[in-house]
Amino acid sequence: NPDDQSDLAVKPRAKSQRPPMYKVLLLNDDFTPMEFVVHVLERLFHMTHAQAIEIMLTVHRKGVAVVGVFSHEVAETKVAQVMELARRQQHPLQCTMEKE
Ligand code: TYC
Repeated sequence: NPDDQSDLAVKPRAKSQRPPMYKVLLLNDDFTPMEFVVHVLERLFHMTHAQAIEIMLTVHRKGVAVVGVFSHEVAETKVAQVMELARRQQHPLQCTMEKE
């Protein structure tokens, strides 16, 4: 905008300070017990039992579901915690993150 002294006055929202957010995704597999997935969702994602069952069944039917949206640091921690719980119980459950 040639009339403006500052680009900030033109599009104040164009370069906001908001950090990118990351979706944490849970992936389906044929072996991880449903009750283990429900437990993980209750324990690490603070879902009620009913919510956890609903999301688990969505993953089971569709192959993947978003279980939460977090800052990069929190998303990384959640993924690591899910993977560690699954590893300890020798379940092949996979959890990943992707930029929103
Ligand atoms: N498909 C698994 C079964 O039938 C259950 C399951 C649900 C596994 C969600 C992983 O992220 C998952 N036991």
